[in-house]
Amino acid sequence: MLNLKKILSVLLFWTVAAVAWAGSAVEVTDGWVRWVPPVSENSAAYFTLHNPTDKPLELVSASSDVARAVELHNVIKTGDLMSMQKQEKIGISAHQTLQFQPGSYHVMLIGLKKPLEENQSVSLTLHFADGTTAPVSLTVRKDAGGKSGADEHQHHHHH
Ligand SMILES: [Cu+2]
Repeated sequence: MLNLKKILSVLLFWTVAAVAWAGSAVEVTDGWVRWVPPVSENSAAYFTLHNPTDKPLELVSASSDVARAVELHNVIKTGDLMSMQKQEKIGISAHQTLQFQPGSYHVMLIGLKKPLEENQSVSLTLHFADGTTAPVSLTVRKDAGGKSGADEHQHHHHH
């Protein structure tokens, strides 16, 4: 019996260790999801990504249970027109910090399964080119910034 227990605990240890190894070294802070009225089908997630390593990282996708599709987007300004463009990947150089924020990079949540509630927490998983992932917990809140980015998402939600 004792042996079995020992074997089980060793197995458990290695399982936990394997999961830890798959985690990305990236640091994610200040994560939030824009609250949108229930009529709105889409929203966006914002956060600060920091790459503390000596190697460049490439964010290749994101996933979440709250939306039917999740895409990496950037906002491109052409003259006076702002439009969102899907990004196949977003590179973060060694020791670089990248802001995902209104009017810039964001993670698009397309086809919300349920209306978002203020202060609700939303889990997001970031997937990197090297196969690692980073789980992120975000809080739903109203957009505090009153600048031009505030309603950028209203214009082109016609994906
Ligand atoms: Cu977008």
